[in-house]
Amino acid sequence: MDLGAVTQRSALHAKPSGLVLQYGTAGFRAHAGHLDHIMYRMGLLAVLRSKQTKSTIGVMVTASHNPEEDNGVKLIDPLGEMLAPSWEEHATRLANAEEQELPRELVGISEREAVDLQQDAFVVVGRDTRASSEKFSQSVIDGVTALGGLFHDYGLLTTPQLHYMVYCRNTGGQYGKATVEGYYQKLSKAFVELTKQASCSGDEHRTLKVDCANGIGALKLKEMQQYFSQGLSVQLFNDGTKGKLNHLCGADFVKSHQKPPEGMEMKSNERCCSFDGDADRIVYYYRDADGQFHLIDGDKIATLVSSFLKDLLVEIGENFNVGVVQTAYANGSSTRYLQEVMKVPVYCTKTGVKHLHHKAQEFDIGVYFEANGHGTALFSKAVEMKIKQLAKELEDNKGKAAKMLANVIDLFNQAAGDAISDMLVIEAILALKGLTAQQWDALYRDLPNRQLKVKVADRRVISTTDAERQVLTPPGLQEVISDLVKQYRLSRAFVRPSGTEDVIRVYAEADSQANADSLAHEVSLAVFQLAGGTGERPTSGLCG
Ligand code: G16
Repeated sequence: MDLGAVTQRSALHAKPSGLVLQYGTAGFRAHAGHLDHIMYRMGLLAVLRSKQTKSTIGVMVTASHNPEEDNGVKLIDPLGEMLAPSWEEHATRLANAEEQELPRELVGISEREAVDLQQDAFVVVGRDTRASSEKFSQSVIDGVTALGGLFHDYGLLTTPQLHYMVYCRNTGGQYGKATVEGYYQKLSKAFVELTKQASCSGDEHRTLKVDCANGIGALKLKEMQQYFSQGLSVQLFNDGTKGKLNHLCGADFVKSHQKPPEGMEMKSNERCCSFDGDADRIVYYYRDADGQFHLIDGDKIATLVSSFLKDLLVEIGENFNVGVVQTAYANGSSTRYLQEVMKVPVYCTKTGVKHLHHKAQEFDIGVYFEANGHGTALFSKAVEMKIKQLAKELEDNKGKAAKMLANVIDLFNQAAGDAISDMLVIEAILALKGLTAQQWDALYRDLPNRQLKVKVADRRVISTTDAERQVLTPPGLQEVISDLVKQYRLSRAFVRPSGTEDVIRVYAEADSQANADSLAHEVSLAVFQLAGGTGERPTSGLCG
């Protein structure tokens, strides 16, 4: 390890003294002005991780749903998964080491992780469309080369596309071809094959309006649409040509404000969806004949997907173990529907797809979605092989079902939640089942809910347990929340520190929207009082 070169190059990416940042829910996220040294150091860390795992590692420069002035970075592990938790700790330590401590920190990580420094390292880099992202990806590359690593810069990519590239490269191309073209072809082929089998799909089923959050999803969907246009036509809004990234649009805005994005024309009963800024989340929605807005979030996506998979499994007579993974944000009605009507086991993990992904891997088929629309379905290798073999052997309806399953396996991005892949899966299922968005929405009725954000001096004062459903500290807060919850029917509330923004998140649900709003507001006030709120006291009616 040429520590001289590392230190010399680091001076060009100097850490602002005293600045402390943490590897959060999805990597580092902060105002772009604070991140150059983090980028360089994540390039360094990616080299060590690559040497240790003897695999290609990914580095994605994005702040996903955050506002345009923020940015962020995360590392992608060999099978396209989020970075292992022990390495998140290394990332935080490396990010916070003052300049003179950097060499010692690097040596420490190499020793603790028994990194063979003679091993080659290869890192792939991708970035979103933020103004700061191009320069930052160059800083990552500076870090990679300072430690002697080789790299490939994919340039502009959606986050899930980079996860896909890493997975392809580390499976010797078995999962797919590690190019953007390879991604388009693999997914589109599976989609077109699937939708060919849809018998009754009128025009209204085959046109979809997509709000791209003024982000990278627009560029990639524009490139990709020619590959799947046989099965679906998409109309893009908020494509980045006019508006600001994630501003009054995108999946996060639509989900948390429970209203349509700006910049999209919606006629009644038209099926619409929104991506977030790096296209790893998707939510659907429509307006009914009375003009009322209806949101179809990640919970309903999980329900649609798991019911589709279960029906096909029954058809082919296979009794694979199917599980659904959610977080505390899952609407109570969705959990009840999955458990009581669909008889599917449901598990709850902490927020962050890394937690859901790992839980989902425990099943033959694991479907995981956060309510915010981030998720996918995972199929064990054994199940995939069995289904693909049955697709060749079985005939008639059984054969048809096995072929559908085989195509669904190829259509899901099994490395990460992916808005484009999920969109195609959903569109295929709706077409195959002949369902409208309204019929899908009618599977169950969501309990009214509200999400808010509260600013506090230090969000680390709130710690949680029980998959974030209970507060441990500060003392007394959980008791207040529990007392408030008792005052409403069908109610539930919890609070947790965000891992991507400097806020505390508050979630409440109850029997009516007014009650959910009121409960969320009262819980916000309790957080403000007991957890060191700053700025203005929360006022009712504020959306998070
Ligand atoms: C990221 C994570 C998601 C998480 C979201 C919000 O999404 O990948 O799993 O739900 O942040 O996290 P938090 O509530 O901790 O801020 P994205 O789309 O921003 O990458």
